[in-house]
Amino acid sequence: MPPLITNIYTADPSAHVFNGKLYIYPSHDRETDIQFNDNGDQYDMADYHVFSLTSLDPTSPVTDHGVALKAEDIPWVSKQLWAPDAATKNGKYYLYFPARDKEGIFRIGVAVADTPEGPFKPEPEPIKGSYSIDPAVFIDDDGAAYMYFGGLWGGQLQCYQKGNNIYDASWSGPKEPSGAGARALGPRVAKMTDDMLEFAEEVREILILAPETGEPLAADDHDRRFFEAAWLHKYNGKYYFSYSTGDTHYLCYAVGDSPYGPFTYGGRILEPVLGWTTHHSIVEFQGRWWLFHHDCELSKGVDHLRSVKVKEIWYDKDGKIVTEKPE
Ligand code: FUB
Repeated sequence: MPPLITNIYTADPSAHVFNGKLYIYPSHDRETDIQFNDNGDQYDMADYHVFSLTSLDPTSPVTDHGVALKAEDIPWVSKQLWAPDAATKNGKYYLYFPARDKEGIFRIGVAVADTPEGPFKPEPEPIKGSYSIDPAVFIDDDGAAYMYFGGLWGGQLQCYQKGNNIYDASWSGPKEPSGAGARALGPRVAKMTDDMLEFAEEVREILILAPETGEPLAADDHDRRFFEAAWLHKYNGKYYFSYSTGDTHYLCYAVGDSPYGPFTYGGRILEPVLGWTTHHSIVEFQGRWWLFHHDCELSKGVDHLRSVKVKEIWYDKDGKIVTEKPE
């Protein structure tokens, strides 16, 4: 499948349907001389573009709405605008994004616009109590909004093992719990306030359970444990939490009965692609379900120069996500 967006490098696509159109909120990758390392320093992005399409027919044009927000306009940010997401409520549009603050700690910020394509005006401070990376905001049928977030290694999630607001610098870098009996660190979730600008409650850890035991996944289970790229969607009344396994390069999903989980591991939705990272979103558009993701084919394998792609997915009769159309 060729890339959907070819005029600039884009990654981490968060797709949403707003007013009948499909909008994509990706990271905007750029060239850099920073050497590749396991802390992700080479992902040195400085702005966001918003894209839209009226159809996913391959001949349908993709509109680049230009720069929607840039790092230099966000007072608290020092660098690295990583994977964003967007949501709408009360007639406003919200762009959520992770970035390093002036102390080098990842926080999550929010910027507000009157239209889906922006431009977005950033709040002067990050969301109170936010940390780590990769926000994904899901609005449930009752109107309650939840933010899912977190990412290991360069994403700093492992630095918060002592508590939500306690950053332990001794865990910074490409580290995570390991060894016999160690439980995988879970992604985080918090309900949002009605104005969508703050957390309405203390951040909670989400459990992802192994189907064969009903116990949380082990830290050493790198083929299945959460690494980064949280996404939440609902299908047939069930909550589907999907994510990347990072160093094993899979996109996986887990299913639960509540937006807070626990979620039981359900399988893979994408095998490793060209490039180290893998990141996605899942959305229903015009009656079909779509997996947006990225790879490095256009840059011929440069890990930090990625391109957004899309493919169709389906569900089988048991609600399992399948990547081939069922008979
Ligand atoms: O794009 C920078 C980081 O790479 C994202 O935040 C991660 O999910 C990974 O895709």
